[in-house]
Amino acid sequence: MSKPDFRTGLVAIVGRPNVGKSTLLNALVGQKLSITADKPQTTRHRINGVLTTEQAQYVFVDTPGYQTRHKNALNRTLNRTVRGVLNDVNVVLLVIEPLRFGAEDQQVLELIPESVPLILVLNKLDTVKGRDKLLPFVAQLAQQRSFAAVVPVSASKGKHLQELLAEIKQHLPVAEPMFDPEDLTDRPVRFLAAELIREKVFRLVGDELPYTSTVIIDKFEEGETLQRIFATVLVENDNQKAILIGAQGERMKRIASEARADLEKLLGSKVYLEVWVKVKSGWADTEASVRAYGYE
Ligand SMILES: Nc1nc2c(ncn2[C@@H]2O[C@H](COP(=O)(O)OP(=O)(O)OP(=O)(O)O)[C@@H](O)[C@H]2O)c(=O)[nH]1
Ligand SMILES: [Mg+2]
Repeated sequence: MSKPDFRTGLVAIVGRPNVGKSTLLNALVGQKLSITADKPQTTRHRINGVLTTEQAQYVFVDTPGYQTRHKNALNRTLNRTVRGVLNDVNVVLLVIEPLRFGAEDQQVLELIPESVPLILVLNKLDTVKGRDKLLPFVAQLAQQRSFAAVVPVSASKGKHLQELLAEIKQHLPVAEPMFDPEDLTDRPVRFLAAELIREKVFRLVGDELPYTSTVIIDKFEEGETLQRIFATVLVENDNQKAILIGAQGERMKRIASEARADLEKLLGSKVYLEVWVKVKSGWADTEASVRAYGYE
C-alpha cells in the first residue's frame, strides 16, 4: 500500500546525441539498463528505467539522441521515437553539456511542448573549468524558454542526482505506482542482451564501423544454472564483417567475452554466448527493414 500522497509519473530524457542521457538514466536508476558509448546515436530505442522510493515512482524514458544530420530510415525512425515520447510525459529533462548550446540542442528544445514542465540538466559538470561562466550561460538560455529548474549534474560521477530527483518530484502527479517497486525496466531480458552485445561492438570497433550495425538474438535458451544465448550482428558489407571479426577472430572473441561478462551480471547466472556476424546490406535504409529489426 502506498502513501496517500505518493507520486508517479513519466520523465522523458531528451537531448542531442552523446550528451550523456543514457548514463544519466543508469545513474538515476542505479543499474545499467541503457547502453552508453563515446559515440553519437548509441541509443536506438525508447527505454524505460524505473526508480521507486518511499515517496515516488519515477519512470524515466531514455530516448535516442535527436539529430537531423543523417537522413536514412533509421534516423527518421529514431527522431520519430523522440517526438512520440514528448507528448505523453509529465516532465521533460533536456540534457545539454554546460557552456555549449548549439543548433542541435536548439532543435531539440523546439520539439518540447510548452505545456510540459521542462528541467534543463547541465550534465558533465566535472568537465567544466570556469564555473563562474555557468550563470550567464543559463541566464541567456532562460531568455528564450522558461525552465521549471536548471540542475547541473555529473551523471558518470553520480553528482547532484538527489537535487535533480527532488526537482522532478515536484512535477509528478499524485498517483499509484505503475510498476512493481522491484521492476527496473519494462524491457525483456532478450532485448537487454542484444543491447549489451551492441554496446561492445560500438565500443570495441570504434569509428571503423558505421553506426548502422545491429544485433539480433536468434535463440535464448533459459536453463536453471546456464542461459544459452545465440546472437547475430548484422553489418552492411564484407569489409565491415572482416573488421568486426578481426585478425584470427580476436576482436569478435573480445566482444563476445565482454558481453558475456555483462550478461552474467545482469542475469545473475552463467551464460553461454555465441555471436555470429552476417552481412545484410542496406538494412538501415528502408523503413520496412528498420521495423523488421525491432525499431518502432
Ligand atoms: N565526463 C563526463 N562524461 C560523461 C558524463 N556522462 C556521460 N559521459 C560520457 O559521455 C559519453 C556519452 O554518454 P551516453 O550516455 O552514451 O550519451 P547519450 O546522450 O545517451 O548518447 P546517444 O544515445 O548516442 O544519444 C560516454 O562516453 C559517457 O561516459 C559525465 O557526467 N561526465
Ligand atoms: Mg543514449
